[in-house]
Amino acid sequence: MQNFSKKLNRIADDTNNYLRKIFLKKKKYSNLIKSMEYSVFSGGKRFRPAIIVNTGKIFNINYKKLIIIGAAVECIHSYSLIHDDLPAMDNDDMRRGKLSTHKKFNEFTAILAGNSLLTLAFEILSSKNLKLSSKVKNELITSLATYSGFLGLAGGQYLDLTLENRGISKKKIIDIQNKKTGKLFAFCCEAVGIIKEQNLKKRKILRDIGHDIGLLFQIVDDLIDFKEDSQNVRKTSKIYKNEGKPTLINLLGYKETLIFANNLKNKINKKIENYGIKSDDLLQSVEFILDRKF
Ligand code: GRG
Repeated sequence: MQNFSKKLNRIADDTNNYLRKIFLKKKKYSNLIKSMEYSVFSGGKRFRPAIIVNTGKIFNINYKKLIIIGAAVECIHSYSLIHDDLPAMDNDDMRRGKLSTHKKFNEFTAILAGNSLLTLAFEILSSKNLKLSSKVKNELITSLATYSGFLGLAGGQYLDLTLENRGISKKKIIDIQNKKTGKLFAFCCEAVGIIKEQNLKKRKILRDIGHDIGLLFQIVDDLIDFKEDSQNVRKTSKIYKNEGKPTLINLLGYKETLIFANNLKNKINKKIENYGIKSDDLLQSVEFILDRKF
């Protein structure tokens, strides 16, 4: 795992360096960049770019191309976190141990920084630095746009906020989490199939793996939150942060959710193993999700 952590760090550094170059070039044009930079460089793990790189490895795809696509995905991810923290949504003052963007700046700046990061993602994918055919770029853009919008991230967030505090089924919870978190991971794996110009059937296999990785990531995130919250509740008698939220833990309890996560991991691994020896780093990424503490 130590060796694998080094690999993850390298991917994170390369993603950060690519994004830094973009921000450096654009800095002189707008002060809004400061709030975008604040959010993008506040210590994210860059786990989505790692999934792109490790899926790309199976098919021998050029590393730089994968890093550029990962940088675009991180812009979408940062946008979603900025907006999620706003008072109209989750109303969080802190993110990654620092003030959330609207607390550091103000609400209108945070909204506009989020919007600009969303559009920057598509600037990155359409840029001439990404050496892919127009057809492939077009498909990458269509796919990322679809998965970010009402059928994906935004749609999942809408359901999450709308259905808070209502008794909902396991199927519905999984649907919300697939949209809110799974779709961006689905893109990370499917992007590789798009670059390889695979047929729809093969692309779907990668997309489904990504979806399940995203679902696992979200469930583990909820498990981590639950553990942290339980400690805080014991110390401060505050209410649970995720009380009333549509999560599997709230429906099934901690132990059952852990079993569900382990079964899901085994299902994902079986699918990935079909790709042979080159899928080793992707398999380790899945292990990393369950082992992670933050
Ligand atoms: C479209 C506004 C909008 C929101 C979409 C993504 C999202 C829905 C909300 C963000 C809050 C949240 C808990 C999302 C679930 C995905 C998730 C586990 C985010 C945290 O991702 P990490 O751990 O974050 O990769 P870092 O800080 O490492 O980048």
